[in-house]
Amino acid sequence: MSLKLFKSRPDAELIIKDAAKELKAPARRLFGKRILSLGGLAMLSGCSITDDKSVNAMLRRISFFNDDVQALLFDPNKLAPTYPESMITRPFPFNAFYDIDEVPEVDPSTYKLEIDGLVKGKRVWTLDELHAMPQESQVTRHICIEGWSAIGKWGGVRFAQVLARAGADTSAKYVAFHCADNYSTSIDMPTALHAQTLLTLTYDGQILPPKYGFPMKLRMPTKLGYKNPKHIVAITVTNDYPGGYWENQGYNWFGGS
Ligand SMILES: Nc1nc2c(c(=O)[nH]1)N[C@H]1C(S)=C(S)[C@@H](COP(=O)(O)O)O[C@H]1N2
Ligand SMILES: [Mo]
Repeated sequence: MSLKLFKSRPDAELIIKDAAKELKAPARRLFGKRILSLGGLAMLSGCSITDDKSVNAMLRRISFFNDDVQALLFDPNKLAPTYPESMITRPFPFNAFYDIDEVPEVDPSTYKLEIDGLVKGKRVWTLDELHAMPQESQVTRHICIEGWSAIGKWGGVRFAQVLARAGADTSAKYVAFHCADNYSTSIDMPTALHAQTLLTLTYDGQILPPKYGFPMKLRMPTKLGYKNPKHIVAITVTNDYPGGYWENQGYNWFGGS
């Protein structure tokens, strides 16, 4: 099968290279190198690879498959590495889908956080309320898919506690985030409940500055940078796949680091 396919597609090597890029390390570990042939990929994805449309469909299928494998391999009790404060990267890099002079200015006096969807009491939250909850801090590494990483110190409330207080249905699949700059992302519930997932209000001991996401950034050392939303204004607990700004443009949805 694979030989026939190979002959019928002179671009086979390129397709396999693309698929290998799509197929993240855990999936490769799980299945070994065997599947990295056209026949193997066709079998794995259940797609035929006869034209460009079907190749794209296959690559998309593999990306969803990666999400499933990463979710399967995610250990909710395994902690990401933490670092001494002496290792904090200074200055910590800024990144967004726009330049630093376009960072949104959120007014703390009128700011309200909405938590809705599959929660018992749909309502808005004030910043004071979140500051009054038990605070924790962590020094962890933020890894951006664009090829840089940096160690920073964030402080805030365990997101699991926020969800508990909101009466969230923690058997729901997704938690979605909408941001003041119209950015959006969404995460799986096991990651939302992870002990190191913090709804952060401070950076390096100071109120989170605008560039790092005032008034709050969801910080997850178990996920890549683009999964960590800044300037959150609304949180939705849902079973409907929410996608996200970069995810809708082809970034892997699970986005584990
Ligand atoms: N609201 C919002 N959140 C966002 C982004 C964004 O553009 N808008 N960019 C993401 C990406 S790709 C990265 S790497 C980090 C950068 O966070 P930092 O500016 O604190 O380093 O924010 C993430 N969260
Ligand atoms: Mo990023």
